[in-house]
Amino acid sequence: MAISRNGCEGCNDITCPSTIDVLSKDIAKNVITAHDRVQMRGMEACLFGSTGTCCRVCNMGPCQIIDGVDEMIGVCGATADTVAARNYARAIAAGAAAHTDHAREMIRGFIETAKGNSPHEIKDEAKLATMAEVFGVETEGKDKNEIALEIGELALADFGSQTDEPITMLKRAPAKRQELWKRLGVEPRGIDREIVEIMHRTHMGVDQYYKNIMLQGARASLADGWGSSMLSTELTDIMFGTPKPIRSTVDIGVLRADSVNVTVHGHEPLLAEALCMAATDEEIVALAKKAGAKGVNLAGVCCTGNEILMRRGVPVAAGFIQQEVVLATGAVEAMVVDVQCIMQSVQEVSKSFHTDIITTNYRAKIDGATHIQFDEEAPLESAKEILKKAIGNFKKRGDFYIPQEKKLDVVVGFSHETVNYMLGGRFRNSYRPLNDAIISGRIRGIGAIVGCDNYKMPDNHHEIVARELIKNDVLVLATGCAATGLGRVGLLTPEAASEAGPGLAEVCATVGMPPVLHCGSCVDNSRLLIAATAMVKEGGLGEDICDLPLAGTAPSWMSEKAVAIGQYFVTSGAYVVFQNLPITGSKKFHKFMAEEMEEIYGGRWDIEEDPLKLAQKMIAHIDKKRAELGIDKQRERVLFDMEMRRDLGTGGLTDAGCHGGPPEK
Ligand code: SF4
Ligand code: MSK
Repeated sequence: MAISRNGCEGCNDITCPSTIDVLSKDIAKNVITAHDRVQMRGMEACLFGSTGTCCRVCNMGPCQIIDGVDEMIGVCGATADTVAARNYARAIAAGAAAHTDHAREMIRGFIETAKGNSPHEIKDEAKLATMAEVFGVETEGKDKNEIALEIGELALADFGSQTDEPITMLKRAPAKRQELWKRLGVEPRGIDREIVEIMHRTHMGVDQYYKNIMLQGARASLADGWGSSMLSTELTDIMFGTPKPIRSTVDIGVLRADSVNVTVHGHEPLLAEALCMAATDEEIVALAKKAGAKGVNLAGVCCTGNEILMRRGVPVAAGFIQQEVVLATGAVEAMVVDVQCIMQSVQEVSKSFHTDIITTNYRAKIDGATHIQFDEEAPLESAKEILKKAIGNFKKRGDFYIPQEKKLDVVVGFSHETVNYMLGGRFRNSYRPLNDAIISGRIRGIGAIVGCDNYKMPDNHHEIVARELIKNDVLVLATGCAATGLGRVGLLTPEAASEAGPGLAEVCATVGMPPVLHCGSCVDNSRLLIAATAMVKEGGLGEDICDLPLAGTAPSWMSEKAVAIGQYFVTSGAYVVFQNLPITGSKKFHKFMAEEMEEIYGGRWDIEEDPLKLAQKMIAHIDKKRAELGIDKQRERVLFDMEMRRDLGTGGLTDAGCHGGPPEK
């Protein structure tokens, strides 16, 4: 079926120049993208599904519930609050499960590396020492591989733990936050157990009180954020290197006309790292040359892209929303995928070209795609087999179009350690300068922009939010496809600081950093938890994450992982605003999430469809926190002595302000 795209009609709401450019070319005329399907379906999303009140957990339904209408409760009597809370908790479970399975694979790879059974090595020994301390591993007289093996085995045990002890990484949170979680009874035990318990409690006829359901939702979200996601980030850093600032490029123009283009799409960096190593292997380079190419050009898509962008500077061709468009260039020999965020449609798009879609994980196959199982015990061999298949396609490439001028420079790689070093300097390695910049008002606060792209919204919402935040001196930390999207509009360069407010611009110019810091993939949102904790521990900005002038958003969220991430930030004390959430069909549950959660956790959810207003709500929250801390009057260049900092430390916050206690049971 051909889609009419004169001047890219049908591209309503697409602002990305490279996407419009590729889709308007003749070569893309048979390509149907998710955007086209939104138009073709010709129907709005189901109201019950969108607002959270469609229940299909038993075979007496499905039941569509209308809050306040007696005849429209569930056949079993379930109310809108129960149904919406159950659905929401199940989304948390699914998102947390995705991060958890990802993390498990990374830890297994870490253990094999420690045993010497992989081509990788233990690279970051400083982080290894930090993790040894967290897990209580004795390091004296042991080599790095012995230490890594002990850490890996203890980390893996946290997934299946059957005791009631909290997971190990929880102790990295601020002390006050840990006390709150203990008091509320939401400390996660085994990571897998919390996900299983959500599925049990949301089964027909079990937990039927929305507040109680969300206690388990909160607990499972913490198992994700402070458990699996954080373990994955930290052990991956130890194995592949903790990211440091590095220059690279993003957007479809990173494809090369003269090379075998292989896009790497998904999430787990084990495969991507092996492909990076194999792409420069003599045998592979020789084969590529024999086929008439200059070599193999690897380019990232989605979060696999972010992983190798951050650590190796490998360019990213596309975020989630461009995965079909990158194939529509006709210049991709193979798209290699593992798990999560891979649209089934890529296989259909590939049929118009010489491109192979290669699935590599037994969990994630696509009807019609080629499957080459990635062998963790022989990663290089697997990677070479995949690349040989791609090279074999190079000669079959027909007409293609690469928008060469469509690639943007970026500076990425802002891990927590980098921020610590970059802002603190070689001799002061600390968050003190960041905290001082916030206290003085040069930096108003921190705004996290995370998550996906979504065809439901115009594709410039991340940009609108980010520009408004930096203009108002809010330093932006970005992850996932949001970060890639902000790179596509030029916000990941130090030069972008010219668009920032005067205070933030001055800090960026002093340090030489962009006003939007790319902090990694979606699993790396755990870096933001660590950064927030470091700010609390540094002093002067309160005693807990909920005291910080900080707000988060995933404007164009798509994946259930974003729900889990949002919830672990709220449970950790943050204000989180999304453009929509499937909770609005239930009055009490909606009120609970958007208002009452703040009394419990000091953090809450909010919904705002308009991206500009969304950014302004984040700024208003930051200002509220500044006022509570007593730093709302800008104090340029005031030097704080210890006494003044101590005064600011409590900031007049009462315990109840941030830690109001558990919901009634
Ligand atoms: Fe309907 Fe209740 Fe079954 Fe849900 S659990 S489908 S509301 S009968
Ligand atoms: S890939 S979860 S679309 S960020 Fe992590 Fe992007 Fe969202 Fe997938």
